[in-house]
Amino acid sequence: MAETATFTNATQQLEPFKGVKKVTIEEYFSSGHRTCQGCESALVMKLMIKAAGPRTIVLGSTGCMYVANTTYYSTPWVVPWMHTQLGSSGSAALGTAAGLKSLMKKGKMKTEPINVIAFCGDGGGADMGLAAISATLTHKEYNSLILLYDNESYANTDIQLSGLTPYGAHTTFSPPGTVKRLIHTRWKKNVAGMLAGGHPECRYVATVCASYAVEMMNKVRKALAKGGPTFIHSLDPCPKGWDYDPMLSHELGELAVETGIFPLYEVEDGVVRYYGKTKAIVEGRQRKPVREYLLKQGRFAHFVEEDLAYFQEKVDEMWERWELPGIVAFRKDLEAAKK
Ligand SMILES: Cc1ncc(C[n+]2csc(CCOP(=O)(O)OP(=O)(O)O)c2C)c(N)n1
Ligand code: SF4
Ligand SMILES: [Mg+2]
Repeated sequence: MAETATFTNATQQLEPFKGVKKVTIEEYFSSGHRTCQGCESALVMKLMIKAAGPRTIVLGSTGCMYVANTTYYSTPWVVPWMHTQLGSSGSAALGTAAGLKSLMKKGKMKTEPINVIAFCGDGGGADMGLAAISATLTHKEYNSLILLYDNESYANTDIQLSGLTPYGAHTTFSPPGTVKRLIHTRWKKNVAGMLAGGHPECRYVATVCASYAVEMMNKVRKALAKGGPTFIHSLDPCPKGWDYDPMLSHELGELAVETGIFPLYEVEDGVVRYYGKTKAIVEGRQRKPVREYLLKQGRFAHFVEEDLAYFQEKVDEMWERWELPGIVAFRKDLEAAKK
């Protein structure tokens, strides 16, 4: 349980919301932002800070959630917030947490629990800032949450492809051509699995999608109450970059989970727990075909049957052959080990 007096191991006591009716009504990310209509990342910011509450400092690396949220003289943030450089969410989280701890220890600040959340995009977090996030996750003495909002491109600078852009997607760096249909042929990084697997002292890593809002907020609360550095990966449909009608954001988030493309899980103190429809899939429920998700988005409009089949095959492999379905890609080869 949280040791709020000494801060050795927790930030705030944040009990889970027991259902949507129990969610608090106060907003700390309100009007004043200029994100696109249907922007799921803006919803993630709103839910994230609603879950964390007012005694929170938010740090944001460059990207849509910085630029569109902090136009001169207008900001939706009601809590203290600071911009940080594109690859610096890890450093900003660690530095702020260490600074607070030091000021409280020296008696220069009242000793009280304060949440530190640093968010980053997929470009800033999974590509440019991965090393700093990794370093932060090894510093178990400092409490922070790093939330990666994944709209699957460098969206703010006009949809360039990142290490989290899905296979084959049309971005400004990978336009389909007549000679070569698919320009981007790399499979997406498994960022949450990688960070959970590689940081044995990080006590909490989770994946979320705002289509499942209460679950998402409760994972934020759990991460903040856990103590030490924690990490959450959120998949965020982006109408502009994914090229679909903004009213489909919620449905696309659900489809990403129902097709098995984006599994919802947490790794808490080394124990894996699957959530919601992902849990049902692990227990035998059929996954929806990936084409139901892909063909609703203009960024895959150039796909032919062969591309859809390849995508499906890769997702099937994740569920049928990975050591931990959807999380850890290793396979045991016991026969080879005996040789
Ligand atoms: C070091 C550095 N390189 C490039 C940029 C230009 N830049 C600003 S936002 C951005 C895109 C960031 O992508 P992501 O982190 O995925 O966030 P998103 O825009 O998608 O929300 C880029 C490349 C920058 N600000 N700093
Ligand atoms: S480009 Fe995408 S992430 Fe950026 S504000 Fe628009 S919908 Fe949101
Ligand atoms: Mg992005």
